[in-house]
Parts: sequence; C-alpha cells; structure tokens
Amino acid sequence: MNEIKLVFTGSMGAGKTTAIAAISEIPVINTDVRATDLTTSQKKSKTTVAMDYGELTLADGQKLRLYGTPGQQRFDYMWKILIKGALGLIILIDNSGSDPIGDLARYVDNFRGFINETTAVIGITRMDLSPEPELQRYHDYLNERSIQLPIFSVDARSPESIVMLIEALIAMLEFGQ
Ligand SMILES: Nc1nc2c(ncn2[C@@H]2O[C@H](COP(=O)(O)OP(=O)(O)OP(=O)(O)O)[C@@H](O)[C@H]2O)c(=O)[nH]1
Ligand SMILES: [Mg+2]
Repeated sequence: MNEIKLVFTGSMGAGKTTAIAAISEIPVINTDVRATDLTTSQKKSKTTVAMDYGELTLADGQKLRLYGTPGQQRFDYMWKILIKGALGLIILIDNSGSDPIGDLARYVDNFRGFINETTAVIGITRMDLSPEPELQRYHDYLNERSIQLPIFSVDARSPESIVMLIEALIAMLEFGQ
C-alpha cells in the first residue's frame, strides 16, 4: 500500500478538524467558517463546511492522506464526495453531545455500505467533560446489531491518541477485517 486515504467523520464538534490538525505534518487545508447556528452546548464558534485535509507519514514510511468531513447534516453531500477511494473510516463521537449513541447510529447507518466493504474504527471524544455514557453503552449498541467495530476513548487534541486510532485501523486493513 503506497498511499492510504482515510476519512474522519462523526458528530459536530467531536474533533475531526482538531484531530487532523494535531497530527498533520503539512499545514492543514481547512474550510471552517464562523457559524451563528451552533447549538448553545457547542463551545466553539467555527464549523467545517466542506472538508479538512492533512497528511501524515507513519514511522514505517506509510503515507496517509487524511480527510475530514463536515459534521453538520446540511453539508452531508460532502460525505459521499470525500469517501470516494478511501480505505478506512474513523468515526468520532462527542460524548458530551445530547444523544451520542444516536449520533453513532446515524454515522454507522450512513456509512454502512462503505464499512461493509472496507473498515472503520470509532473514537469517543470529550469523555473528560462527560464520562456518561460509558463505552460499554456503545459496545452494547453495536453488539445488538451484530456490528463488530473497535471503540476507543480518545482526546482529539492528543496526537498520540489519534495516531493510536489510525494504527488500529491500519492493522485491521492489513489483516483484511
Ligand atoms: N475537553 C476536551 N476537548 C476536546 C476533546 N476532543 C476535542 N476537544 C475539543 O472539542 C472541539 C472540537 O472542535 P472541532 O475540531 O472543530 O470539531 P469538528 O468535529 O471538526 O466539528 P464540525 O466541523 O463542526 O463538525 C475543539 O475545541 C477541541 O479542542 C476531548 O477529548 N476533551
Ligand atoms: Mg470540523
């Protein structure tokens, strides 16, 4: 595998833009704009309207192209565009959102075809701000639907945390999961 395209998707404010910026070795391409319609629970003023793009070379020389989708549903036409040619999906869910399990359900449903053909990992963010629901609730949700995907608690601001998520995803790709 020479170059691998990976896509970060997931709920608004989960940290897709933050994660790509934390690990990219090039200046990220970012399409965040000031948004006036973010919910009051959202402690940030900007949201992605088209995409994020960054690059990372792993220790073994593997080059990764990293794309981030917008989280807002009204920009979901970008999801299909960005997922083309991707080899794996990273779903980030904000644990402090109003319905994080519902958010996971929405993203797993939306990308079901892609996940079946390739693979995905799930990162639950902002657990320091909101420890509930526990990771087990997400496992239960997936188990009830016979969906086997790994789930990790991550901090999108932490490069180690995000690289660990990516390495888990690449290991799954290599073992043909
Ligand atoms: N406390 C805490 N903050 C986090 C964590 N992960 C991410 N954040 C913060 O949460 C915010 C995430 O914002 P973005 O990176 O813009 O989120 P996004 O997923 O790109 O959002 P949209 O583009 O609007 O869909 C940033 O302020 C991060 O610093 C975490 O684990 N803990
Ligand atoms: Mg963003």
